[in-house]
Amino acid sequence: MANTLVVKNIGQLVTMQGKSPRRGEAMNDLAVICGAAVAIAGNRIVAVGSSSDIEKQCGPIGCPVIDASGALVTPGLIDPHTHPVFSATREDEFEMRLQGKSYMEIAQAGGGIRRSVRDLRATPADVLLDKAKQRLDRFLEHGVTTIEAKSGYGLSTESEIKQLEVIRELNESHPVDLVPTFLGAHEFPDEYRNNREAYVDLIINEMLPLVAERRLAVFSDIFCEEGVFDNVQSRRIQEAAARHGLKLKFHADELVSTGGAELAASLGAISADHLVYISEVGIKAMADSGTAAVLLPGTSYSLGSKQYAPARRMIEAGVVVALSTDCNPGSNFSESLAMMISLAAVQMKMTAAEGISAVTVNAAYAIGRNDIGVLAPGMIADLVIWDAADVRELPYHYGVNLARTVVKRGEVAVVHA
Ligand code: IZC
Ligand code: ZN
Repeated sequence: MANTLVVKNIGQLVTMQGKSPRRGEAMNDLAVICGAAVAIAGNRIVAVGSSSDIEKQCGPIGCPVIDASGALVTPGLIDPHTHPVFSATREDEFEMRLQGKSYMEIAQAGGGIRRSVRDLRATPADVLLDKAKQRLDRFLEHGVTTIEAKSGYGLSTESEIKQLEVIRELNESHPVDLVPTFLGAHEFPDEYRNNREAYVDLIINEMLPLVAERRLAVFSDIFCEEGVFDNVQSRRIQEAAARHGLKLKFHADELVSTGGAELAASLGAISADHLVYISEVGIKAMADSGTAAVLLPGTSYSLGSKQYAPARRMIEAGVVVALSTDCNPGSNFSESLAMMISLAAVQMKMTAAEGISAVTVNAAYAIGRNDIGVLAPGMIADLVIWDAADVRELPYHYGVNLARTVVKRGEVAVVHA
């Protein structure tokens, strides 16, 4: 197939070629080529190299060309933890937290996730689809080309399936790719508050078999946290999910330390996420099991917390560290991974390069994908041309959208003048 698009005159091309995922010091190696070009045919990359090499390999360019004018180019960003399908927003809870109420106090009073559940159940699928589509548009405008997307606001068989079907429909109709996760164990719904084991049984006996049979999810996730699913319930649900062929993710050690990281590692989970209160034993267990740590600094920020996950200790211990927005109506409503790279820099002392590794190769690993996150021949042609010349500008020049042009599967999906 002849080339269909060439991006030339790239100042810094972050290829992420080499080790995948990146651990420890390797997270600082972005495999940059200066003075580079990328050739694309259809939805795949066919060549990456210096501008002169690409001309030699590809001959005279007979297809559309984008002149990057010396800008920074990276792989399309990957967000490995989002809750993008929901009905109403919860800005009143954000304000209550600023006035001193905690996330858990609001949840226990009937707000939080259970409120989003009541909203989602009452909202038709086409309305949910329209609302989520706007969030995906915003992700794409900010350079995010693939997201993991969770259910978890249905918490009944019917409504969980409705939410997963919206995710499937979005994946088919929107340029952003969505990797679906079943999160029936996000909370105990109102009707099971006094009969929690029956809800665990419902997940195991009814929801998981149906989700697996209809291939509505790749992953099974759980909110393993004090006051939500305890370690015994979490193990039961996730062992059942694994028997159905789902790969495992955990919300772990977010608000208190419960040993969630150790549990995730012992079950061979692909990732454990949040980890603000991870123990030293948990860090070691995750480094040994290869379970990725998906860190969500925007959530600490939006909860008004001073506690951030110990990213430096995890990187030094050899844990695969990824970053995500956690985009959701409660604890962090943002579609900007660049903002998360900035928060990770300031609050967790991650370098800009570590931040880029965390939203490309390491995020791809955390969602079980090996065809994205790297710019190399054969990979899916997802890339971003930034209004920046150097990777260090991404955390430094924050709170504005620096994504200038976004290419998704070989097509120009976003152009900012
Ligand atoms: O809707 O509050 N922490 N799940 C676990 C969330 C936050 C999402 C929400
Ligand atoms: Zn979450």
